[in-house]
Amino acid sequence: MGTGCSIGLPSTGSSLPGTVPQLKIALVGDSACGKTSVLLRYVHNQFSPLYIPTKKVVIENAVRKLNVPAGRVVSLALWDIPGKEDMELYKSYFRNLDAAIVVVDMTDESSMNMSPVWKQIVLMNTTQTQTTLESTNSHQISTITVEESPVDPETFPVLLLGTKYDVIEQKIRAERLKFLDSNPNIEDIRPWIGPDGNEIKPACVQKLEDIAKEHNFVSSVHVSSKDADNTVHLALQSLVRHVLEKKFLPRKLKEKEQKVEKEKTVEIFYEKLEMTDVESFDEVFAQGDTCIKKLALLMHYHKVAWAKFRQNCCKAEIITKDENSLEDCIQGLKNKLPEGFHIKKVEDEGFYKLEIVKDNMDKKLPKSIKKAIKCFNDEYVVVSKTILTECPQLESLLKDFDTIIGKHCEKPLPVLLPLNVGEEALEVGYTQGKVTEITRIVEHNRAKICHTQIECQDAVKDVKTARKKIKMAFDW
Ligand SMILES: Nc1nc2c(ncn2[C@@H]2O[C@H](COP(=O)(O)OP(=O)(O)OP(=O)(O)O)[C@@H](O)[C@H]2O)c(=O)[nH]1
Ligand SMILES: [Mg+2]
Repeated sequence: MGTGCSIGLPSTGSSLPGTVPQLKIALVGDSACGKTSVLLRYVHNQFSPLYIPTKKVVIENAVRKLNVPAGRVVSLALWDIPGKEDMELYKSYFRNLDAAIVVVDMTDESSMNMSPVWKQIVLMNTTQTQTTLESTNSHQISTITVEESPVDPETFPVLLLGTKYDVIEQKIRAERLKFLDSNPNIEDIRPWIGPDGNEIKPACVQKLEDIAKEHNFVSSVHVSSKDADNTVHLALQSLVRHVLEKKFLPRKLKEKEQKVEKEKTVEIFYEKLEMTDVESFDEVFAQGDTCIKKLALLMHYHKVAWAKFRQNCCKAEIITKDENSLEDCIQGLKNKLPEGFHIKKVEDEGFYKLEIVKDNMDKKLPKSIKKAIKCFNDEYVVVSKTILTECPQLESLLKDFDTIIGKHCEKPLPVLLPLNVGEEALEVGYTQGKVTEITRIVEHNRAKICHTQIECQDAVKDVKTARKKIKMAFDW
């Protein structure tokens, strides 16, 4: 192995003077939330009201000029990740990503609730590769090492983009007209004007801003891909500008910012529903599959968040390597706090987050303890709360799907009978073998759908038990 020169090469982008910077940005979010429409508006300035689910990842390339810094040209590779994509593929899609956009449907609360989970998915799967060439002398390369490192979750730019705002605006307009119609004599009272004389923000905009703040998104914006009102364009241009500023900071500073930890691979188990080729069944199975995938994602990130919190507790010597329980962590945290610090649990949408109280403002909490608490609040609490809100909805959707499938099963499938010579087939149908195969798939999928309903209940139960454990650890 050579010990001569070694050259670190970043694998994406270019910071050389005079070259066009290249950025890779991915759009993620639930199915039908509006990712493809955002790209269609940004790249082609078009909109289609038709919903055609994206089946495979689509890469749109665009070269854009920025106003600030004036006239700077940037080449963008925008990755449209299908909402129904296989989770195993995320790692390969997110390699050398410069930024991500979590797209949410502003008319769908569940889509907004999932945004912190999508952010976690991006952070957990994004890696940067660094290629190092080693040579024995200046002419011969002896080894090429490609090192993959995770991105810093604190600084990696993820934008929260709420779309379909035109629908919200339309609804607001209708509500206001209705109010004015039914209150013709009230001239000065407008419930949508606050005491300061300004318009009160619609609840969904406030929610979007709150999520962005709480979960450290780089920013939040609401746009409409339907209206050609420039909102999509402005949102993406601002993100690009932010990324450029960050990416081309002096290299030394960047290196200091980025902690290189070895990539850890995590296995996700998710058994897809099989399709039957019978449209009426497959439509329902596709929707059921989305629910099953959502639950698998939530369970996976719940597990990862717990493992990460436990690891941080070990690093901060809050627990020993043999201690495994949530109570151990909370108890350990209480005992480990230096004098003058107290910890309290604060009710947070059905779960508890942890808050540190200081007696003396001059005192500082050790970094490792701070990190463990931050990890608990930003990851474990977030995914636990999402489970509490999302799982009952998933369970009820799956129950409805099972009822619909049950109804379809009541209608027997048309069977193709063997024809006599010279006879023409009168009816389109399935061979007996195919009917048996469809029946098997339907039964298997129904069992999986029922099982997932129980898993949804279990997930909620586990989170509630964790909540009790936290309470107990504080009561002791
Ligand atoms: N009114 C309105 N409808 C929108 C907007 N954006 C998207 N839609 C509609 O929402 C539906 C879904 O949009 P897509 O962009 O295909 O959703 P997607 O996130 O790419 O979905 P997948 O590819 O399945 O992951 C389509 O019918 C769009 O026309 C918007 O800003 N306003
Ligand atoms: Mg799409």
